Amino acid sequence: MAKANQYKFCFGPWNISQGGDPYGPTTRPEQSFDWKLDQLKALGFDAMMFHDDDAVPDIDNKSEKQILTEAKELKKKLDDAGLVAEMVAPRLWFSPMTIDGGYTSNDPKCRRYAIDRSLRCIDIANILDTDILVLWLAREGTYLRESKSGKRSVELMVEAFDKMLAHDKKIRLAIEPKPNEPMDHAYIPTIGHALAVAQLTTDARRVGALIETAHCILAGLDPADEIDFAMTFGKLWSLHLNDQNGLKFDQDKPFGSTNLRSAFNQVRVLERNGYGKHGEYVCFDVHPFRTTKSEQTLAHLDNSRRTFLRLVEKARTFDEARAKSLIAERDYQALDQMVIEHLLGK
Ligand code: XLS
Ligand code: MG
Repeated sequence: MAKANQYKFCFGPWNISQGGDPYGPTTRPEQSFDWKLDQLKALGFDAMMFHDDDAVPDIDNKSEKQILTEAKELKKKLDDAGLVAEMVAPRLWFSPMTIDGGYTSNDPKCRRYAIDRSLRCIDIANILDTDILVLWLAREGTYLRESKSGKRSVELMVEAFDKMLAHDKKIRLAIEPKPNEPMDHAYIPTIGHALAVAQLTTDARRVGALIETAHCILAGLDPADEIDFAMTFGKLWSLHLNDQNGLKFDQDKPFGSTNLRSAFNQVRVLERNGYGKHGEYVCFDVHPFRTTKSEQTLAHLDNSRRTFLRLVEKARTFDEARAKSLIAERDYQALDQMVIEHLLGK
């Protein structure tokens, strides 16, 4: 198996989830944050991802001073455990203030809330010593297209991003596109949209992207091509690997669970483009199946990393010279079978 130390791995506390879905209650007991941190370390992962309220629970009811104090306590806990924070992301989809969206809400008070909370989140990122603010723009879209103007919404997002860039000269915004869910349609559905919006900001160099496999599939796109696209611009600053069986609810399956060949192609482009060389992490945004028993509550994380590392090995042992000559001969039939047999093993 390829050596783990060539890639750095992480996940978030929400990736050890309890199995609740819109049709039924949880199926596993809740575990404390400290327990999750211990498990992350025991599994040999390198970093943890944080929503702002993973870092500072109940953040909306705390003063700025209290938020900073608690973020410092968390930093100490991470230091003691020898772990780091990969990113911080404002959770802008729970509050009654974001029912109609955050930055694109039709209510100016709600837009103000979303921006203020994002600035607090940057303060937390500073204390946790990460320069990456992930923006999954969950509710920046509509259930009903007539309820908002698309052009105005893009302008409002740019205004919000500019305030974040001005708040801290080091922070980098990694936009995580997703085409739908919870909204009918989101305003930044793909990497192309994210990078285009970046160009409208006051410091486009600090606005990049995070790609999640499942989100690309939900947009009907190939995750490996999305990765290649972002990396051509030098803008892939984080990555959420998982899997998704076609156009349905966001499944966050273990990496490679649905489409091993697609997973291989994702790993192959990461290898080809040198992902990780500037300190980027491989994160698994995966969830246990609802049927998973408590004893196996970490298996999806360990398995995703195992599959990733096996595919790194497959990418490194792929007969590139033979592939090149088949491409030159335009024998894609043989190339197809070569990939299949390589994945099946001898
Ligand atoms: C949800 C997103 C979320 C982000 C972090 O679909 O993937 O988990 O990665 O806010
Ligand atoms: Mg994600």
